[in-house]
Amino acid sequence: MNAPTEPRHYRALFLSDIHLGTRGCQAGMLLDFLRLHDAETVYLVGDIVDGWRLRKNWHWPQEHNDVVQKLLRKARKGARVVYVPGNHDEFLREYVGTHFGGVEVMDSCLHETAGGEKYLVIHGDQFDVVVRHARWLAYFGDWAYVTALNVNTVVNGIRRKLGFPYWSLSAWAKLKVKNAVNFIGRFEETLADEARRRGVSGVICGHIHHAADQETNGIHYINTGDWVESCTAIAERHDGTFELIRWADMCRTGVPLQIAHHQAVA
Ligand SMILES: [Mn+2]
Repeated sequence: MNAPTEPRHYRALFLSDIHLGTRGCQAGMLLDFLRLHDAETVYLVGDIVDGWRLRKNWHWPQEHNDVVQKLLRKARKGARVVYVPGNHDEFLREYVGTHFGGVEVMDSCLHETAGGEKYLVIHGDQFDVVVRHARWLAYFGDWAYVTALNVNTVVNGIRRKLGFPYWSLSAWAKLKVKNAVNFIGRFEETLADEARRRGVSGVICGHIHHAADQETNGIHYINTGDWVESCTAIAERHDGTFELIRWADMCRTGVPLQIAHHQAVA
């Protein structure tokens, strides 16, 4: 499927793991996406701003500002914008229950579809045993991940010069590593269990940078993915059905937008 050239309107949009403030953030791709996608409700499902790393090396180019402006503008123009913080922007958890610039901050929330189905919207780190019980390991994993992303940037710089399309090292590595697959499977099951415990039909989360729209143990498990590698989002159409948008893939299949970006970034 090709990327659209006309703006699309949805009932709801779900985005997570944008990691503004880091080099890995694909802000340019996200800006194109936000230009072409609007919704009545926009859920920011955590790790939007990366507070862990903002403390050490600040990386905040104009494009990151533009993403924030674009989201606030959607709120100003009448969209309901809900921010559900994650572990990388947990500093916002202190502001749960408040509003800023028209954005509501909530710890987790329920989304009701056009068809009346209820979905738990939560980042998901609350159910990640590593983040909860071994913070040092989470920080180390974070460092390893960033290193992999940096290698990815270099590899793709070379591939681009040679005329090859974008290729994701860490996405590939994650899928190859058996432990990572087990980790993903466990995470999905835990989140599905939580949705069942709360008596809802599905869950919409992020955190593990692995987009999904599937049934897990009788629960509709949806993961929004991320904007550092795969550039994915979840949208609810006006008829209440969901769509997983793989923006990087859509741009790769013959749309000039992404080419323009990659040249600008290089
Ligand atoms: Mn997270």
